[in-house]
Amino acid sequence: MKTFARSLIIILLVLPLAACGLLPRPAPTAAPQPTATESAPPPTAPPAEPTAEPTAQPAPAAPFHAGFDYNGDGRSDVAVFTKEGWQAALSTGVSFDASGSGPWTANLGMWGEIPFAGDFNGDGKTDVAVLNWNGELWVGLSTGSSFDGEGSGLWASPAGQWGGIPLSGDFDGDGRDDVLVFTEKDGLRVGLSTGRSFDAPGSGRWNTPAGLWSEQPFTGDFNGDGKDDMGVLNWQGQVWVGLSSGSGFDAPGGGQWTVKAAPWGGMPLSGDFDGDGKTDVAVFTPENQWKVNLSSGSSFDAPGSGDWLSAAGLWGELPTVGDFDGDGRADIAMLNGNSEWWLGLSSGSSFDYPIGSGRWQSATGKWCDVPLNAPDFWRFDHLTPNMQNIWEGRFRLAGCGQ
Ligand SMILES: [Ca+2]
Ligand SMILES: [Ca+2]
Ligand SMILES: [Ca+2]
Ligand SMILES: [Ca+2]
Repeated sequence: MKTFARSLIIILLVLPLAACGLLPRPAPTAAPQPTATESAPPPTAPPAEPTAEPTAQPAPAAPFHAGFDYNGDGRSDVAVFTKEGWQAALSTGVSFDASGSGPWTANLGMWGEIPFAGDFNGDGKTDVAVLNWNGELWVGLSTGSSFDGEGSGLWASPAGQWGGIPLSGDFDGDGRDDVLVFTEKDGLRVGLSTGRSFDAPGSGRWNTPAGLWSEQPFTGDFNGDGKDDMGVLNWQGQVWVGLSSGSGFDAPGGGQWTVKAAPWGGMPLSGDFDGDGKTDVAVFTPENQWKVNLSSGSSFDAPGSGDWLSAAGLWGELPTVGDFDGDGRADIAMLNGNSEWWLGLSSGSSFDYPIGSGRWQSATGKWCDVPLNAPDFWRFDHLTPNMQNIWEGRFRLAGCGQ
C-alpha cells in the first residue's frame, strides 16, 4: 500500500508535466562543453586531516544496499566530487533537489584522489571515501547532511595501493561495505570494514578465477547470497565472475558466466535492474544501446535480458546506477555535458518507465565533477592521465584537465 500510495502521489505530481510535454526524451546533445582547464594534480602529501577518535559503532542493521543513499531515506541519491569538495543531490523520487541537497562538509578528499562510495559503517547512510597517492583510504561518514560523522578519517587497511581501482561492496556480508582495490601487480586486495577501519580479520589478498588487469571490473551480489561478488568484462566480450565465500572470490560457481550481450568497448554497470535480489550487469555501448544481462544466479542471460529501451543516455555522458525512485529496481542516471541529469528508470524490462524518466532538476552536478561510483575505468583514466592503459584516449573529458 505504501508503494502504491507513493506511486499515486508521483503520478499526480508528474502527469501534468508529462501532458505538457515537459518530460521529453533528451535530444542528442552537443559534445560536452569544455570549461576551464587545469593541470594534473601533483603527487604530493595528503591533506592534513584530523585523526579519527576510535568510537564504538552500532551493530550493523542495514540491509544489503540497493544503491547509494546518502541520507538514508530509501531512495538512491547521487553525489559528486568536485574541485571545491563534495556535493549531494538528494532524490525526491522525481528530482535531485530534495531538502539537504548541495555542498556537504567533509574532512577528506583532494582533487586528483580517487573517490568512491559505500555504507562503510552499515548505518543505512552511504558514506564517501578516497584512495590517495600514498595508498591511504580516507572515509567520510554520512550524518545525513554531511560527510564528517564521528569515525571519519584515515582508515587503516591492507587494501590501499595507488594506481589500483577502488570498488566497494559488502564482501563478507556483515552489513558494512568493504573496499576492494583491483591492482595491476598485486591482484585483488580487500579491506573488510570494522566500522572504523578496513582491516577486519580476513582482509588481504583474495583469490579469484576472474580479473586480469585492463579488464573492466565491477561488483555486486550476482548470486544473491548476501555477499558481494566481483566480475570483469574482458576484451572478448566475456564476463568472468568471482563469487565471494566471505574470505575469497573463489567460491564454487564462479568463472565465466554466459551473457546475453556484453560487447567490449561498452561500459559495464552493475545493479539489480529487475529487483529480484541478484545483481545484474548492463553494458552501455557507443551506439547508445543498453545491453542488459540479468542474473539467474549462475549466468547473465536470465529471461528479460536483452536490449532495454531508455529515456536517457548518450555515449560520452557519465552514468551512475541507483534505485532513484525507491521501487526496488535499479535505474540509471546520466550527467551530460550541459550539466544536466537524465534518468532512465527501470520498469523491470526497460529504462523508460513513464513516471519519472527524463530530465531531473538537480541542485548539483556540473560537467567535470566526478559522479561517485561511475564506472571505474572512466575515473581511472580521468584522474591518472599519465598512466598508460588501454582506455587512455577513449574517455577524456574535454576541458576537464588531462
Ligand atoms: Ca554509513
Ligand atoms: Ca562487510
Ligand atoms: Ca554473492
Ligand atoms: Ca536482478
